[in-house]
Amino acid sequence: MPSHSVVREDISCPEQALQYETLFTIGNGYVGVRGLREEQETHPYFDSTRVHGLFNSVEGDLGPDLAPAPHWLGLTLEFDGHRFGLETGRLLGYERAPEPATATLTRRVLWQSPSGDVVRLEFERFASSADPHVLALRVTGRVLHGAPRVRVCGGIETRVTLPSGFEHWEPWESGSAAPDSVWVRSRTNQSGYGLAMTAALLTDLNAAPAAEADMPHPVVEFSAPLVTGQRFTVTKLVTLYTSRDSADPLADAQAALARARRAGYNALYSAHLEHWAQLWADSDVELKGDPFLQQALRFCIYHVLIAAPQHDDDVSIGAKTLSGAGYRGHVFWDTDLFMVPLLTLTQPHLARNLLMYRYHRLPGARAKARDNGYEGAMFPWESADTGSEVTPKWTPPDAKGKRIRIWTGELEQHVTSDIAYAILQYWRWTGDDEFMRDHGAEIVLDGARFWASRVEWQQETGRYEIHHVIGPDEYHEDVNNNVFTNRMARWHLEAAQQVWGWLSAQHPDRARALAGALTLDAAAFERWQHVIDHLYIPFDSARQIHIQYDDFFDLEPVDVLAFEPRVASLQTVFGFEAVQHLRIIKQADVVMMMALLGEQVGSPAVLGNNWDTYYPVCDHGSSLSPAVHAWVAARLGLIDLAHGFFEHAASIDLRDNKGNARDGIHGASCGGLWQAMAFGFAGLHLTADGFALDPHLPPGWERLRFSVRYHGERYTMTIEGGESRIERT
Ligand code: IFM
Repeated sequence: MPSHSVVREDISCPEQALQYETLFTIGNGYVGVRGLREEQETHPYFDSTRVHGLFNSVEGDLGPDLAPAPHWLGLTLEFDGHRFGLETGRLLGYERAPEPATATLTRRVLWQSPSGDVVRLEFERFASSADPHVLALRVTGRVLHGAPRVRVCGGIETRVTLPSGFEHWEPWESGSAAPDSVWVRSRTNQSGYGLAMTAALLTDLNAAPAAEADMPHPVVEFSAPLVTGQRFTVTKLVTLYTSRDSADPLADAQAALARARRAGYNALYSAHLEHWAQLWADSDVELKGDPFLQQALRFCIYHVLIAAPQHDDDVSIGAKTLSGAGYRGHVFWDTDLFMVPLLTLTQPHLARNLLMYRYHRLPGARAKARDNGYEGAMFPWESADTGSEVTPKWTPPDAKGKRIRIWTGELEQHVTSDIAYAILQYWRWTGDDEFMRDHGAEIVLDGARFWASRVEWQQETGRYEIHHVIGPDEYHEDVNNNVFTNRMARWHLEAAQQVWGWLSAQHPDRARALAGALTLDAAAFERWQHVIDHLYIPFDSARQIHIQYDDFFDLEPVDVLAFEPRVASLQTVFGFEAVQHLRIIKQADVVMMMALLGEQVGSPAVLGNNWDTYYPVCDHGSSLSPAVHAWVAARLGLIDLAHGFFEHAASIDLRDNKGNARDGIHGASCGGLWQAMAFGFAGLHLTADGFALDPHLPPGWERLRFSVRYHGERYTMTIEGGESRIERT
């Protein structure tokens, strides 16, 4: 497998350290580990390791957060009493880069200690994809000059905190089952999730390890003499279980450690590599002609793959994946509409896990609907473990103590249709009727019940409207008739009709059961049809464009392009209040509707008019936006523009062009980049009897090749020299 690496650490810019930590995250769909350095002893908060599902709410905090797991990466190496580090001795050579092809982070260092000894150190770490409970780190050293004594110390740091500073754990217990290993365990202090971690320090040196299981940082240490030319390895094997996956996390972590020791680092790594070779066989994209975009695509696919739960259908991917503290690990529409499609088409079993997460949260969605006076299932804007709405109501106070009310939890309601869209897309591409029968249909139908109860009849106009919402453009709050929300609600009701038609014909027993449970009777179906026929879709027939929401064109116009170039969003430039009165869009809204519904939205002329109206006033204040613009521009044949937006999306984390990569990977942008490639430039689309391509590649893209799965079979698409072909592979 050729190297996929796109980014190498530049240690001359310490202010970028937190960005590199995000970019260098490793993971396996169970745990994500940020790229902290092994010898690092100080850190703003030591939140290297996140495990799916461990949400915890602390009194006084703004809502549940993903509790940080202990920091297991620490490893100090001392040569004749001089501690190895970037600030000590002399750095004669340094290279650190993640390798998406193998989901490994490596670092090569040539270091001279203050007393003149020279050592070459190669670090390698991975979170096993073959056994997600195993994490491994190996240092291979060679003494090039001198004969120092080496002292090695590594353990488990339990003093982990999040940027918010709240403590999420009961006091930790620790112990040691052998001289070369230690363990810790605790439970989250509100939700009660148990976690146990073990660590063993192994070496080929002739050394006697000793464990000191004292809290808060139990360690193993040993020392040994070295001679010039000597090679040595130090391996840290770590295992981790939680009460979400084990009745006795400590016993299981210890058993896993025993297994991992028996297997040894090389065998563990081989199994991990084998798994990744398989993942890439299905998900790789080859883009010849633009090395940066080629590697950015692989980088983005990698970050979605390391976050996607492999064996658990009761957790989902947060907006910042498992790579940072941003958005507290909460799950947004980012998952369903941006990340799931990449998985639906390349790793359908992983997409299914994420959709099942929504299924398991139907009770929460029903409670939200009920509490708001509606029927059916109204999914929360931000979701965690319980399925209830967890959007914080306020921002944290700024330097002057000012807080801003966040309304998305109440008003951003389109997420219910977004989930239904992801389900229909999954069903059509995979043909997974069993999923649709047993799970998907229930979500789609109960979501339709929500919309049928949510719309408001307007006697004067004889139509339904939807008032008091926030659309994807979050700069404008509490608006009426956001076109994305209304149109997707209508799409949802139509999809529910199709699903019901299929279910009652193919699986009448299940249809009967759902009809009873969800009160789906003739009156309900009649109401759905009435809403479909009378739901207002704001449209200006004189100008032949959709209207983003009532009053949108009364907003004060702004020449958005006049503010280029800039990094800050226009919300930052104008202020939170002011931007609400300006005709500036945060992110794709009408354009998002065009991406999802294509020609169903209107004629080519309408699509073109919409584009000309809305893209010039978009701020791309959300990372979700550029990839969607690339996708839609490519479909409209605006290839130069599409290419520019694609570059923008590809750079969001790699070049930190939103200035917040430190908080975690923008998972939606990663998934969006893949969709812009597949549905935009390659023009991949479903047809009545399968799928087809309609490519428009930018000049310079010599070849685009990627695979998708359709109804269980894998097909590889190659677009090259103006030709395209689809082969079953
Ligand atoms: O879901 C997004 C939203 O569309 C824009 N603000 C950030 C959220 C999380 O990424």
